[in-house]
Amino acid sequence: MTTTQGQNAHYLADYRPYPFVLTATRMTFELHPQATRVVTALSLAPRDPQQAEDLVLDGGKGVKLVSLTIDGVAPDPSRIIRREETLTISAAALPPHPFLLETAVQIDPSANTAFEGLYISNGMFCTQCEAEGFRHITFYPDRPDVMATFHVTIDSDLPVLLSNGNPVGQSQGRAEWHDPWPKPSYLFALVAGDLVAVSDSFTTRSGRRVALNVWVRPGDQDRAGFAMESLVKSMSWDEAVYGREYDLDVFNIVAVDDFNMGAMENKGLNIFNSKLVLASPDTATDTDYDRIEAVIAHEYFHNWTGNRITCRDWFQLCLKEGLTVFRDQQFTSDLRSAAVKRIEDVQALRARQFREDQGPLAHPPRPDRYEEINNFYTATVYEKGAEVIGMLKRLVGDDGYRRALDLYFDRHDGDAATIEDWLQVFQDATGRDLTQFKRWYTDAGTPRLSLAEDWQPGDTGGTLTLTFTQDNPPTPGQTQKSPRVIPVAVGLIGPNGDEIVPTQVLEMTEASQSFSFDGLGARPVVSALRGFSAPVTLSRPLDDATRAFLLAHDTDPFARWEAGRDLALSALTAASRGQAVSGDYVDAIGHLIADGNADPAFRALCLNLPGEEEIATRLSSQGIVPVPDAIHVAREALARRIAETHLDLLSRLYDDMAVPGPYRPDASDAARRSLRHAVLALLTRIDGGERAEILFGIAGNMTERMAALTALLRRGLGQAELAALHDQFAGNRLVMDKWFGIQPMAAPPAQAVQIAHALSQRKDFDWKNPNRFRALIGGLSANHAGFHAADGSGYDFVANWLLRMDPLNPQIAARMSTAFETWTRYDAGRRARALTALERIAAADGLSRNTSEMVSRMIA
Ligand code: 0A1
Ligand code: ZN
Repeated sequence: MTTTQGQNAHYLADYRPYPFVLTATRMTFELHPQATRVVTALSLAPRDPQQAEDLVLDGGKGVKLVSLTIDGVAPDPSRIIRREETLTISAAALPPHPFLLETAVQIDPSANTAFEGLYISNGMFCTQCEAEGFRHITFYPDRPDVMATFHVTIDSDLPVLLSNGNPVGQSQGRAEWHDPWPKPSYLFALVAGDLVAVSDSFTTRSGRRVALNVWVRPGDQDRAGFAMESLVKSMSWDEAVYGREYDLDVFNIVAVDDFNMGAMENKGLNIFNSKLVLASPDTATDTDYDRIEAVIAHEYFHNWTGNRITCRDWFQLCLKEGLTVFRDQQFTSDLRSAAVKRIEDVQALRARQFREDQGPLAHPPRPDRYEEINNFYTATVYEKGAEVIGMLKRLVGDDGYRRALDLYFDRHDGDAATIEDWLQVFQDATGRDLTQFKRWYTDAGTPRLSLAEDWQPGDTGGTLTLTFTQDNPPTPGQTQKSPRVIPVAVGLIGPNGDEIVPTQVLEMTEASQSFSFDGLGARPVVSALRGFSAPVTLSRPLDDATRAFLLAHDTDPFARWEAGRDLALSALTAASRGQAVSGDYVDAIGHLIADGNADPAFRALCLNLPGEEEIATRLSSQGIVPVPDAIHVAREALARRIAETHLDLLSRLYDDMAVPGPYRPDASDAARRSLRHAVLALLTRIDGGERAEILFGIAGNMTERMAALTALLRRGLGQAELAALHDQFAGNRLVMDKWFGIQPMAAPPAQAVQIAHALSQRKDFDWKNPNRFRALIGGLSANHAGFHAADGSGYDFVANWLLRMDPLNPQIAARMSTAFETWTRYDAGRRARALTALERIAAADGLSRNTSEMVSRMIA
């Protein structure tokens, strides 16, 4: 086995400012699919004129140097050293004063299959520069702390030519753009193609009129309206809630079909994966609409948290990402249901981030070492980064948070900042010492919190003492950990269901700490970790009857949902181990279904059983080896039992939740659909599939179609519906992605690999497109018992495809390799097969740095 771990490591401790100051960048692009010429002029000056240093520019293999001059003169060629990823001009060739460095290079966008730098998607030129894509366009100090104004000229016959900033010139075959806000290269963007815009405008609170455009391919205009509405809402919200105003004359969004990630916040020119822009009722689901609204907001919010204030280096990635995720979560809570949003965010955090934290890929929100930065766009940096900010806000209060943020924008506008800068504004604005709190940024792993209760009755009322103990398990490279600050929100509920002590935030700072409540009339039930006040796992000895009580009475929606979740998980983990299951959960669910006053979206969240992966995670956190097939069988059995026990109630609810009238993607209609479809999933397990077939047949939108199809596929039915969907939407890439994804994902586990394999043989499996690849390979990986098939066929199938993708698009291969990140928790047979697959990947000739780093961390 060969691994390259260590060879390319970058360390936070090695940070040093760039030895040159760059003020202005001027570029001219002569676009040609195979031979684009890029002329770049950099206004540079030595940072310390007394200290002569070599000028090292980043530049990938595909960048061919045509010419180079310093103040108009070509230096002696021996002073220019080209290495594999850099171009160095030796100090001896550089003046001790400001100078102009001009380069001309040639690149081949048509050969760019990694979609990093300048590439072609569907005949359209576009760029992706975060994190280190700009170095595939030209030679440049491609690091976030080097910031310059940009003036960009694009020469091309294509009708629409876009770059960052404001348009300053447009003539036949040429466009000029000027971005007055100094920015790092990762925020550069260029788009050229045959595009049409859906346009609107926004007047900022200071009266600046901003032209807004969502650019799509001709024919897609009628699916861009929702993205535009979301943009306008985001702009108003950021003014109202954070006092942040937009700062250019135009804001452009472009949808592209080949994109490695979701979207990108390039200054004034956001580029989006088309699945996060295009939506119409017959092609997009409620979930798609929600994601579009959230991601449009996320990218827009980056204009302040990311662009105006950027990161000093990539170790600080969570400075912009954690904060921007936190802001987009707040936006969605304000626009839709805060309770539902919180529960969904916690579900996603546990599914992705806790999973990451439990395994070999665990890292802190601010890592101090990486080999390939693209491997660190993770749930830990994004979602845990946001949770950490939520805790800060809880600790300093809403006013303190607002003061700190105002100070942050004031003090750091125009800076490339660090986590230390961020914490300092909180300290300065609130007077709070955050030394211990900082561990949330530097330590990996999910703290385990346990709660013990002691009740002492007394003449003047009883005393309840809560003792919390925290345990911070070791993670790769971090064996010893000190206690963290953990805000634990608790409330007390009396035996009759009334809240007797409203939510209080207990601040834990020690390894073990007690908090007492006295003068209590009777022993209350503790509602703990309300609102999921800290990203920890909480264990407490609670019987099912008390959980059912909390599910019925807790006033905190998260804690209420959590009680139901725990009840479900305790039933499921018992059943998967062949133990008898109590009826508590099934009964409690019955009460909830009957509760017409509860929000339908909340009821849907309670009715959706925990996924198989979540059950496996719960078992493994209890030190039990999960058996995927047993988990699948247990979950199916519980779903059937609920359906059989509550057949009448569920049937009525299914009918009641039908949404009349034309489709609208708003929260209240979507909530009714989500409840109706959760019910359908249960009922389809015991009917012959008739309801789902009928729904599919009469469905007026994609949300209903997909819900019906998923329910049918789970039962091994739905072939006619699959064919119908294909016939109707063969020409629509985004719908076809769903078609490819849903089949391996919802298949009965025993058939999943075979189905994925058959799909992968189809001509329309356009695997070089990241969305299509993710749909199929990610679809199988999401089928827990299918991917973890005991014979290792799931592992082999995914490994083969990763090996095929890696030479073309290393980012996608590396990202999808996380399917294996939990491999160590399974039985010896599965472990051996997973390891064989991983070792086969590690041994591949020419394996990318991306995949190599991921695989070697997983098998370390
Ligand atoms: N900054 C973007 C995400 C993004 C990250 C990396 C990319 O290429 C490697 C592309 C996009 C965001 O947070 O939305
Ligand atoms: Zn982001």
